Amino acid sequence: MTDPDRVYRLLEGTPAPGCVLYWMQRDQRVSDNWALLFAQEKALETGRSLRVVFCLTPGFIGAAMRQYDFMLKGLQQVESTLSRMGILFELITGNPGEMIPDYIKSIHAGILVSDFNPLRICMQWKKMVMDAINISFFEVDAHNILPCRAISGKSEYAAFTFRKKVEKELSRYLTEIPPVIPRSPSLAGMTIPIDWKGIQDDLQVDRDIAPVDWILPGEEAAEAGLAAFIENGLDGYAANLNDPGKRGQSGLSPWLHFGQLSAQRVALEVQRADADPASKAVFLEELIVRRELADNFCLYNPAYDLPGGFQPWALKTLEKHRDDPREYCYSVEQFRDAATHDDLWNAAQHDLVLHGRMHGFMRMYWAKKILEWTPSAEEAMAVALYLNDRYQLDGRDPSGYAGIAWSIGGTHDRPWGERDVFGMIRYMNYKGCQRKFDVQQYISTIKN
Ligand code: FO1
Repeated sequence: MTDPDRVYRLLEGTPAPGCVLYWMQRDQRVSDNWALLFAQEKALETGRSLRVVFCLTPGFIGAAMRQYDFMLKGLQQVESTLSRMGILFELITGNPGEMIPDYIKSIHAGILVSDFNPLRICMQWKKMVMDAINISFFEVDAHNILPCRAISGKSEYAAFTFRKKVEKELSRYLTEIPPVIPRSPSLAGMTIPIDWKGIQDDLQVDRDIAPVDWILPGEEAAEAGLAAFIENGLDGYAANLNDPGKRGQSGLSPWLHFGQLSAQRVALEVQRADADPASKAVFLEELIVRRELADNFCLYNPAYDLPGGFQPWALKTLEKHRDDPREYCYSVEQFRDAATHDDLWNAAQHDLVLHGRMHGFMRMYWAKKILEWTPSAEEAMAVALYLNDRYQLDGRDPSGYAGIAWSIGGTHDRPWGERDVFGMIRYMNYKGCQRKFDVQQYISTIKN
């Protein structure tokens, strides 16, 4: 059974006959998906059929063909898996806030279920749907191991305050996840034909930012990627975490971002793995505390992508140093083209543009240098978010917003020694990187 703490009733609604509709949005997978499982529970409980719909928005926070290609290929696998189970999947196109209410009317749905997403645009879509329907509407947190709305009712100051709640509640939520029950075989193979090629051809998105080749989209590839990481990467994770030249990261974030892989599944498998305990602990801290703190940040900070979301101490210190002279100042085009004086920063930017990825440690250095080399924190946030959301395969994600707010605005961090431009925002520099890892070796790994 789905833990009631995962379920948030958005709309009481009036009882109505008709199917249970799962509006798949963030968690684009069949297995380990609590929103799908809850929708199926509702369908079985009330003797209704179950259907799934995804609403494709022509533009999503600057996403390009790189990201849409990855997402659509993953959705194609969702559709074929569901149809083998006799569960109908349909893809509609447009603004979900308008399309979902129309779709509900057209199929006479009786109950609506969706998954949890703290991003502003997704919350706006849900508000539009709530204002336009009168059936029951449930939101289920299938993205976080600890349901974001239930685990904390406020914006957590930092990881150490959030970690206390995680440690207390984890055993309640980090449980095995039941499978989806296939419908009667007679219904298997039912499909509403979807013209996937036509959909991709019609997309009005930037095609110059091409799909990547270092990671395959979809649930199957994600499961294989998790197994490979546990087999080959988990043992050395703690040792390699802050060495970008070692490629020691899990590489799971694009699958997690598109919901093609469940973080709960990752945590269960890592917990069971026979690997270095310190590495398992470090990895689970990143996966659970850091990642879920980002959802908490976006849920409770409407200005999560603006300096307005920074803590008061950070706003004060950045204001005090607003007019400090900048030794270097670059335009967004110079940043985009990796045309700064810093070969380390340029290498990270090349990785971002060419491959849609960047090592976790370099993401911090990369964003902090943008603060140092732009006229203001506002401009730095705008440049960092623009480049991150346009080129990262896992961009447009709460983790990205919290990570950039941490780097530029000290969110979830503390004040450090005061200095030019940064004020008391934690400083990182080239020499500090050289002390931590072989900078030239990292630069050499970023091939064109
Ligand atoms: N969510 C949708 O419901 N419909 C879309 O068409 C859509 C496109 C999209 C493109 C790139 C991307 O990174 C995310 C996209 N999302 C879309 C949202 C995504 O599923 C996540 O909900 C958010 O990025 C939050 O993690």
